[in-house]
Amino acid sequence: MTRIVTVGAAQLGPIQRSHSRAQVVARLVELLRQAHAMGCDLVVFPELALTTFFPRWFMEDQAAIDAFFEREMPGPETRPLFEEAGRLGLGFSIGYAELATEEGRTRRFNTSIIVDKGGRIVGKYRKIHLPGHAENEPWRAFQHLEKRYFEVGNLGWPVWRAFGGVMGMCICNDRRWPETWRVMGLQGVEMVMLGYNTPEHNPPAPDQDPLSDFHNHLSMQAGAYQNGTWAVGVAKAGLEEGCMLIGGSAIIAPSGEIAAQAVSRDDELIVARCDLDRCLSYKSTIFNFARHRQPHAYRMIVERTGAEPPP
Ligand code: CDV
Repeated sequence: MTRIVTVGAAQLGPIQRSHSRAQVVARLVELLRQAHAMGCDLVVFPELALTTFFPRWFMEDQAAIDAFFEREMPGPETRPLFEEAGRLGLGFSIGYAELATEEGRTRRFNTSIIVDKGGRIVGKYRKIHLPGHAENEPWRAFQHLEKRYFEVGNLGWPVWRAFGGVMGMCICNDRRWPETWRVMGLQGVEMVMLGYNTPEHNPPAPDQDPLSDFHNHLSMQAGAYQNGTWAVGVAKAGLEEGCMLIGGSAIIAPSGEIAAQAVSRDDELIVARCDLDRCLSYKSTIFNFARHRQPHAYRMIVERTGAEPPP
């Protein structure tokens, strides 16, 4: 059995509020066709890939908010994506806003899924690190209201056997947290798929703006290397509703090196032939967890949330 997974990172350019699901899905399908022509097994799309990044607006009308959510996956507007992927024999991962009925109530999550080559959903992840704020903060150039519109994900970071390897997912802000990667690393993950919508401007800390591309790659390259895994990071990029989003989509090897990187802030497919057995060199030596980890010394990581400097 081959351990090569040819992966396409399908970066998206901006999606404006006026763009319909049908228009967006047509763009996704075009990227699937390109991926098929490039010999891909698997295509990774960004976070919230079906609509504009709506948490940038403060909204109170629940119906207007829910218009950005999917009640079923696939639904009538997303089924063409599943059908085309199935026809082409491609797997994919995609992020979307999920409206679910669970525990007798309506729940909303920032979700991503893995779909196998047969069109079956084999994995689901709900974003855990929700950045931003919950109330309107008009001083900002734009809002980041993920804490208002989504619940914290309740599925942890599972991994799944698919595409001949061990696959995991996280979403955008999760990539900045080493805990995200380690939880999947401890399950032997060999490829982490993640999408992001990262504004170039960070209203609470504009001093960090010139470093936004650097911090993106720094986080993903560190996560990949320190856990001996491939990482596929995919942006929604470009000027979306007046807000500039970074690009820099990248496929990163277990060495931490970038194997392929996008050069635009538009719809752009990048491809890498990923040998999952390259994980082994790292997982069996410098990051042989069973041999070198010292969990007794890490208790504070789960016992304490915020930093508490000494008095
Ligand atoms: N969608 C995101 O999670 N964006 C955050 C921004 C707000 C910092 C990110 O970590 O890229």
